[in-house]
Amino acid sequence: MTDIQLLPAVVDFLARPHGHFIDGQYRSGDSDRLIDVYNPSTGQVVSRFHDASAADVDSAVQGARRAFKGAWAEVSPYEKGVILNRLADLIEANGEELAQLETLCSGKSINLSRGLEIAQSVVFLRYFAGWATKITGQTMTPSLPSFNGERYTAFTLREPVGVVAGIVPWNFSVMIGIWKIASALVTGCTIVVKPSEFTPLTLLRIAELAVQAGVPAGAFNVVNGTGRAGQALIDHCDVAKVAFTGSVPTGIAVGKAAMAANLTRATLELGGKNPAALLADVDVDAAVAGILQTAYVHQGQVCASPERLYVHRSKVEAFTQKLAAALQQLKIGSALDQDAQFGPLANQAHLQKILGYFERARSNNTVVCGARQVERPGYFVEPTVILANGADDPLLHEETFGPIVCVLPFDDEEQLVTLMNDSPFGLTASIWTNDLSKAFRLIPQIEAGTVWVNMHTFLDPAVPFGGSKASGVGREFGSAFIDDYTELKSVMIRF
Ligand code: TXE
Repeated sequence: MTDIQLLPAVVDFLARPHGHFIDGQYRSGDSDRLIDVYNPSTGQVVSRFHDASAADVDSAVQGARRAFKGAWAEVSPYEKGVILNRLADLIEANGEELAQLETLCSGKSINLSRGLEIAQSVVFLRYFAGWATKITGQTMTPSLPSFNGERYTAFTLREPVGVVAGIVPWNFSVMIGIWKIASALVTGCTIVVKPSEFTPLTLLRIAELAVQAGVPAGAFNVVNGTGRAGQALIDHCDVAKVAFTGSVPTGIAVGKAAMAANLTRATLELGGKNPAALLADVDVDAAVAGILQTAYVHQGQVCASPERLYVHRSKVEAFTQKLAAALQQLKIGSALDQDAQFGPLANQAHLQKILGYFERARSNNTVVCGARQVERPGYFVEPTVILANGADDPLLHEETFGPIVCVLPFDDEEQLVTLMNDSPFGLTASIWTNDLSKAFRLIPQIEAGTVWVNMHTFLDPAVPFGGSKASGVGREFGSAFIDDYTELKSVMIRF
């Protein structure tokens, strides 16, 4: 098993001095704080970038503000759609370069970078592009009676909110970035994106492609840095909206900071502790294949992934044994190896966090398989199945964001609903059954932003996505995103 050969374009790009993309130009940045970028498959530094200074953040927001009032406002809705479609074409045409860059920084399997991260970014971008010509207000007849025979009519305008701060995590830096960039641009907003400090490079390259596609200077900017740069963005008086995806604690801090800054509106897509329920009639082989695909993809570093599994007591033994057998067959290897089926965790800090969970599991739980570090350079661990120690087991309540599934048996569906809802979070859930009438009875009782039946983590641009309870505020995709990126202006006319 060997790594693929890097494209010359990727090698050249890595060697560049990296910083930010502001006002249509690549800027190496003037701060003397350099941050290393690591390849999770080796633990080696592959590149570095200049942490954004307050001046860099201000310059990006000023550029975005000018474009919001000027160049982007002058582009017609039709042309906005054409430009976003052109960007999708360019991302597709440069897909291998972008996939390699993303894999190098994130540790995402090259197959997943190509087939999901880049390919789905293109699909989502084209979907959003279609909205450009379809964002409208409403007309209405005012309801109060007239006093002296005068008449009234009213309508609403959907106006872009202004400059958006898009704050993006490391797990799907391109796709989550594109969701925010496309939502902003298609509604007439402009955007400053701050990628995670672990995955700063791919969106910089996409910003260059955006210029080629016809996005005017300043409409789409990238500033790279740590949470400090994110905080400076949120605090900026010209930022009208924050669109954040990341962890729950950071999301709460971001929401509070946005409120305190300027009552700045914030949408928060946070993590969760997502349940999957395998009912008594479940097809065990199909469920094993489905859970294998969804709970362990990208080493479990997916906000929507199932981490707690409630399995009907009659199926626990068969399910856990078959799942463990399938996991032990997975080829663990470098993310740049096309034959590897399971790669590294994304960074050293995350590895340490997951090793902490393994230690707890080894002392308190039955480990069905895994819960060990893989002895090789980089940040590798084994895919893991653990039996919960009762409904209060912390492993059923804390988001690990890793390849760890915790299983608890259940006996009846009333108990199942209580167990599934026993969490402050509510991002996603799934029900695995051959009995659709049972599924339909359960769906309204489950507290989650998305409920899937016989699948999990299937995101479609036409279907709204977001968290209930402490998993977030707001929805992405469908038409739901429009509410969050536009302000509704009411107009009343007397005649
Ligand atoms: O996330 P953070 P991190 C979870 C996962 C992981 C943990 C930590 O459990 O182990 O979060 O990962 C920026 N103001 N998820 O540290 O801190 C930060 O620079 C403004 C779940 O990467 O949430 C990055 O760009 N911005 C998640 C982004 O916020 C701030 C995906 C996310 O960082 C900031 C990734 C601040 N004060 C990790 N502090 C999901 N739900 O998909 C940090 N940032």
